[in-house]
Amino acid sequence: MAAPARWPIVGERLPAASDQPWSLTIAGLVQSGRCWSLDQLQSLPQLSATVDIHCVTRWSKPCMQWSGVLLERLLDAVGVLPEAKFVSLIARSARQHSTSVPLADALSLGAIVALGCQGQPLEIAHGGPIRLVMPGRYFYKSLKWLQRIELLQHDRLGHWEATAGYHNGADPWAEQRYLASDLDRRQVAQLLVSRNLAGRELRGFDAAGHTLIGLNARAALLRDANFSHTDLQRSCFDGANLSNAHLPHANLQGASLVNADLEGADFTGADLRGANFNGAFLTAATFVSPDWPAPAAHVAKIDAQTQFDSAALQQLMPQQAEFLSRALDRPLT
Ligand SMILES: Nc1nc2c(c(=O)[nH]1)N[C@H]1C(S)=C(S)[C@@H](COP(=O)(O)O)O[C@H]1N2
Ligand SMILES: [Mo]
Repeated sequence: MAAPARWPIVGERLPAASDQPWSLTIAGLVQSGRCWSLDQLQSLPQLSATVDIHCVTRWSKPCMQWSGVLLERLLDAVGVLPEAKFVSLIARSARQHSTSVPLADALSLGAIVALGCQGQPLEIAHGGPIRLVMPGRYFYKSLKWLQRIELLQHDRLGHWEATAGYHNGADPWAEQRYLASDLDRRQVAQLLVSRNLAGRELRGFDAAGHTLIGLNARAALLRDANFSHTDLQRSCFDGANLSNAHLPHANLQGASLVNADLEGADFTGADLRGANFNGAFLTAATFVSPDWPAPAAHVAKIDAQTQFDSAALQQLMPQQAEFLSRALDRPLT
């Protein structure tokens, strides 16, 4: 798996500045709920653990060094009731972002209430000062700006799990990434004939190998969709979400992907001549196969009319950035 150039910042914006001190409350099915101030958390015995992080959109950062308090220690302090089966994690953020994990997993995988990373206090951009780190699960289970933990008998789906089809299991070794949307074959066929996907929620949509010249997919939600070998000349994906979409060997000549979310999208071997990627979000997107620059590598076709803005290029992983800067014949700074 690929490592990004830097540690990308993914998801919602940072919480607004506030005078409220940071704290962590544990409530729900416990003998006695409790709130710890940041200072109190810092004065508990700190563990340090090496955890590989895996984002659902295929980037990984191996061997991150985390420090903090084992969640199990805090749960022992509040006395979890036997009916409790799930841990709901809630952030101090504008949308009160949330996720959840089975209690048994949180204990067996060693969930950490992290306060530090790589020997430093955890920075706010990455969920500091208090973040949950869930080893062995996709990174969307590692909640940033952790403020509240509720012990529940029945699971409560988190934000991404409920709204974006992220798999609630999130086990990277089982590739539990997204659930497909529940269209039947006839609905898929009708959409393919209409060539109009604008604004539709079509997670995991499978259009591999089809001819869809001039497709209108403006603002469509196409996470994990399959456009492998699809003819998409002059299509419009402006503002669409193509995170983790598969577009190897797609023909995107003259297509517009302005302001599209392309996190983790695969354009290996695609024809991107004359395509417009201005304003696109490109963290972990790929344009060449990992064997590049070997002669047999699959590479995207780029020409002088292909447009990328420099800010977007900085989000790429080093090998991908190197390829694009050469193909576009300009430096990446
Ligand atoms: N509060 C909060 N936590 C969150 C998210 C979010 O949007 N809000 N996004 C999740 C996702 S999808 C990922 S990949 C990681 C990203 O963490 P990073 O920005 O430190 O790389 O945070 C996870 N935790
Ligand atoms: Mo993610």
